[in-house]
Amino acid sequence: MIINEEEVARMASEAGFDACGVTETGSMEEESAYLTQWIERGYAGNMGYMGRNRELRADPRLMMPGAKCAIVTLTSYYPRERQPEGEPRIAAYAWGADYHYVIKQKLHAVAERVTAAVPGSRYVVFTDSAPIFERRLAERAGLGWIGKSGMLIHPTLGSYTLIGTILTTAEIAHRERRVENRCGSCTACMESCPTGAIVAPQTVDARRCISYQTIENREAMPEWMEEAAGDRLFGCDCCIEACPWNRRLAPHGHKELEPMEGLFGMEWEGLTRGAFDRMFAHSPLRRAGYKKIKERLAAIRKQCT
Ligand code: B12
Ligand code: SF4
Ligand code: SF4
Repeated sequence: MIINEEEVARMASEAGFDACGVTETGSMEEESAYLTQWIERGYAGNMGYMGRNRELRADPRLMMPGAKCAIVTLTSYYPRERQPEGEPRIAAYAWGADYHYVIKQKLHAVAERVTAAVPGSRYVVFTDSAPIFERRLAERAGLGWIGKSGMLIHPTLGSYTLIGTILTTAEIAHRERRVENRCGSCTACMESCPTGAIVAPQTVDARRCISYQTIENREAMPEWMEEAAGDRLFGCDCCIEACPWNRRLAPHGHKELEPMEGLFGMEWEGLTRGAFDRMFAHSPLRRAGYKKIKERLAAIRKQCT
């Protein structure tokens, strides 16, 4: 049995995805070679996991023996409001429930329907959780182009999107298509980056990236970055906000990704571990952890006094 990409797109839309594309699960040797260089230059900082499972990165089919197609989905998180001025700033993707959980549930819903349509087929789902080049896979699935910021940019959803992937052994009739790169001579993201982290088009030195420093890095932020990081508590949206392809977007419609109750206007001063655990149990902020959030709050307070 074979299904076609239109049927899969309908399933994805019914599950709540904003866009969906299909591509073959081919080799990613070129990306893998680029990653090797990226790590050798030290751009991965201390994200040791970026260097692991290289063979899987170079060929996603090894993660799912017999995989024929990747179904790639986009979920918009373009917000309808802005975070009130004067509050420790949180990247918009992290205002609501943890997207890993939200997106995975929807991916399973789509994958189950594909499996029902192609009996005997198997699947695995990922979002930010596997050693695959999600942005490159999304590009191959015709969902947009990789901007100079490194972000996948969809022509109408912009780059306020999160990527989810299903690898399946089901055969899906589809046409391989690409969206041409529409960055042109624009360099707004590179100029807007407060720390010069976009060291070349499509190349981010994570060590200089505020997102890495406020979420991933288990060590202290280098002193020279403190001022540039300003009031950013968790993540950074600067290069996304600067992008002309993110103007006049329609706000997302995912209630799970709406700002969690009490987040805006929250009393950060005196945040206890218990209160953090309760408030952020299902939030991306959990990834940074209580200690890092407290350290960042102290640094922001110091700057503002
Ligand atoms: C590690 C990681 C980070 C690191 C490193 C970022 C980076 N640019 O690599 C840090 C912590 C800094 C980070 C930050 C952010 N991240 Co992040 N991150 C990842 C993760 C887990 C792996 C990315 C990776 O492999 N990086 C290594 C580099 C080498 O690969 P890459 O950036 O994916 O792809 C590049 C290469 O393939 C390169 N390339 C390949 N071949 C060649 C050849 C040449 C010649 C050149 C020039 C380039 C090139 O071009 C691609 C585009 O940059 C992915 C999930 C995943 N599994 O893919 C999410 C992911 C990329 N992150 C995401 C998001 C949302 C963010 C933030 C916006 C969060 C925030 N608001 O704070 C920022 C954006 C920063 C930025 N401008 O990239 C989304 C991006 C969605 C989208 N629409 O693009 C992803 C896909 C997660 C998801 N499932 O949605 N992230
Ligand atoms: S997320 Fe912020 S620090 Fe990182 S590359 Fe974009 S603008 Fe620069
Ligand atoms: S800001 Fe300009 S250069 Fe950067 S990703 Fe957007 S369109 Fe491309």
